[in-house]
Order: sequence, then structure tokens, then C-alpha cells
Amino acid sequence: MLISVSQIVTLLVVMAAVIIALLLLRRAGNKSREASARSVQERVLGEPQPAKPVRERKRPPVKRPAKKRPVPEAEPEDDEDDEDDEEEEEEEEDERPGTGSGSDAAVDGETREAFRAGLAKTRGGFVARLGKIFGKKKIDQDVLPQLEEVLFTADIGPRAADRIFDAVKKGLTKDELTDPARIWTKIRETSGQILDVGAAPVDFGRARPFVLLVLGVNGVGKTTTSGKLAARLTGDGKKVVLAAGDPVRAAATEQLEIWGERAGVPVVKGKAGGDPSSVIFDAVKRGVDEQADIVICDTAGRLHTKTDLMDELKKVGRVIDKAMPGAPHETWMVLDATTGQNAITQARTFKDAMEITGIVITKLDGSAKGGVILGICDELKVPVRYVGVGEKIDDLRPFDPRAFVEALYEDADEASAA
Ligand SMILES: Nc1nc2c(ncn2[C@@H]2O[C@H](COP(=O)(O)OP(=O)(O)OP(=O)(O)O)[C@@H](O)[C@H]2O)c(=O)[nH]1
Ligand SMILES: [Mg+2]
Repeated sequence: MLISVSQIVTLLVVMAAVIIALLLLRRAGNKSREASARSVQERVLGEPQPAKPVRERKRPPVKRPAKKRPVPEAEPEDDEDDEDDEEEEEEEEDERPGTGSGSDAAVDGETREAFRAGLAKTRGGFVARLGKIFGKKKIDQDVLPQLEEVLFTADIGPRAADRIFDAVKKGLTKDELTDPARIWTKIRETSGQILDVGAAPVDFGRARPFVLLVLGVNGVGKTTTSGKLAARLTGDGKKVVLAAGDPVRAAATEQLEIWGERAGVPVVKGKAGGDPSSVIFDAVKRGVDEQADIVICDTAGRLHTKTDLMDELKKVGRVIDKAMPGAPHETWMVLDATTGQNAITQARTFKDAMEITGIVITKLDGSAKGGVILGICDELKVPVRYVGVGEKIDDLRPFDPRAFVEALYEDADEASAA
């Protein structure tokens, strides 16, 4: 069967018509999709947008054909910045010592509040001065000399100041130095490291009785701290004995007796004007005989000279060891926060003469120099055990580096942003 030429031509014409029709249909489909895409873009991007929906542009609902409607360059950068900012914020949140759910559960809300209140004046001092530097609209390289000046004129001691300054200078890039949040994070982090000397909590149960020797220059709060601690430990169910190791001044013994009454704790005292070592010897012996849990030995803070005082304290240490071999189990130095850098000098002097195992910082409530704790820890590498936040019996708080840093730099970022 032969197909005629005219039939072949007709067939070709029909096929061509079908192909053209298909092409036309496809093109029409594309156009309508483009039109709907453009209308979505115009809705989303074409009009001025309120601040919040801008973030929604991170993932545009429709992928724009690159050439037809070029995207303004700033937009994707904004988006990236937003994302970076979010990531940075999250990182900072994680790095910040003393914040978040990881905080030490042993520190109760009252202690946090006591630190917060006790550090109010300090926050108004060097922390506020730092806030002023970082609070400027635009911060740049000049921030470093200003930071150095504030840190070195704060009452945190030159070594702690140097450590914090170095951490910011060497630990942050040029770009990061323009970001107050980054700088605060570094300051918090380094302060936390200075305060955390890696000591285990005091184990009052490791000896019976546990003998604690309390030292410090006159007026820092030794007697008050001994009394508050006696009350605290008695409240924890411990049997405590107080030793009035300052028999030279009759008033000192009377003061400790008042604390003994308040705390419900016996006070061992000697003859007025007698020998401090013999009073403390008797107290430790009594603690052993009566199976007390803790003997707290208050001492004198003033003798004719510094050498006399150190010699006397060394003798007290030797005598305690005679009364109970291995004692004292800890020797704490009491320092008054209001004396600022003087406290660092005292700490150094005592550390050279005696083995100091812990620090108590008093009068944080009245001091704008609470930052001195940084200098003391950096100098002595000895843990701060308690902080005095007032004159009342329960105004002695266990020290926690994280809670302290949190309270010291509280709202610092917000202050900078304001
Ligand atoms: N505001 C406040 N005052 C305190 C604190 N600790 C002690 N004080 C006061 O500081 C003064 C001296 O305290 P003391 O306990 O007598 O000091 P001390 O070291 O025993 O003094 P000496 O025995 O003379 O060496 C007293 O008026 C106390 O009430 C504190 O944490 N906050
Ligand atoms: Mg005293």
C-alpha cells in the first residue's frame, strides 16, 4: 500500500501543529507562574515593611529568578547578620559564668539577694564606669586604653586588673572589641576564673573536733564572724565551742560572750590580760573532752608591732597542735572589704607568716570596694569561704564565685545598651 505525497504532507502539517500548540501551552504556564511569583515578592518586599516581618525574609517564600529582579545587596547581609547575632547571643548566654540553669544549687535565693544588695555600691563604682565606656553609640579601638584605666584604678588590685585586661585584649578580635556584649562576657568569664581557685568545699566533718583558727588585723570583724559562724553551725546541728583568744582586752572577751549567748554556744575564756595561747589550748582540750564538732578560735588583731602579732599567732598555732595533733584544721583570715587594696596588702603579710587556708570578707554591705575580692583571690590563690553582709547574726553567707560574679556584673549589658 502506497502513501501518497499529499498524505505525507498533511501528516507533517498536523504533527507540526500539535508541537506548536504544546509549546504555546507550556509558555503560557511559565508566564502565569512568574506572574504569581512576582506578585508574592511585591507583597513581601515591595512595600515598606514593619520591623518584625523583616526577619521572615530569611526564608523567602518564593525563590526569585536572579536576573529579573536583582535583590538589593544589603538584604541578604542583614539576614545573615541577624542569624549571626542570634548565634552570638546564644553563645554568650552559654559562656556567661553564673547565669543559666547551671548555677550552683547550694547557693540559695537569699544568698544571691544578699550578694546583689551587698555589691550595689560596687556596681555603682567601677562596674558603672566600665558600663559608660561600653555604653557609647559606637565603640572602637579606643576602648582598650579606657578599659585599662578603669580596671587599674578600681579596687581590684593591679594583678587582677592586668589579668582581666589581658583576657579582653588578647582574647578578642578587633571586630569583637566593638561589641560590648563580647567584652562583658570576657570580663565575667575571667573574673569567675580568678575567684574560683579550685578548692573543695570545707569539710567540717573531717576531724572531731574540727579546729578553726580565725585571724586578721584589728577591727576587721573576727569576733563578729566567729559568733555568726558559731550560730550558723549550731543551726546545722553541730556542737560548737568558742575560744576567746583575745584576753588582753576584757571587752573583746565580753563581746564574744555576747555572741556565745546569742548562738547558744559555750565560750572558753581566760583571765583578763592572760596568755592567748593558753586560753585557746584550754578551748581545744575542752572540745576534745566534750566531743564537740567544731572549736572556733577568735584571736587578737592588735599587738605592739606587726612582728609581735605574727609571733603570737604562730605560737597559738603551735599550742593548738599540742592540744590536738594535726590541728588547726583550717586557718581563716578575715578581711574588711571597705579597706579596699589595704586588704590585699594585709592578706599578703599574713600569708607570708602563716598558712592561710581560707578567707572571710566582711562588711560587703557598706563597701563600694567589693571588687577587692578579685584581687585577694588572685593574690592568695586561697578560697573565699564566707562573706559578711551586715552586723546581724545571720549576715554571714557562704561564698559562691558564680553567684558573686553574677551579682557584681548584674545588668551590665543592659546598662551599656542604654
Ligand atoms: N556592716 C557590717 N559590719 C560588720 C560586719 N562584720 C563586722 N562588722 C562590724 O565591724 C566592727 C568590728 O567587728 P569585730 O568583730 O569587733 O572585729 P574584730 O576583728 O574582732 O576586732 P578586734 O578584736 O578589735 O581586732 C563591729 O562593729 C562589727 O559589728 C559586716 O559584715 N558588715
Ligand atoms: Mg575581736
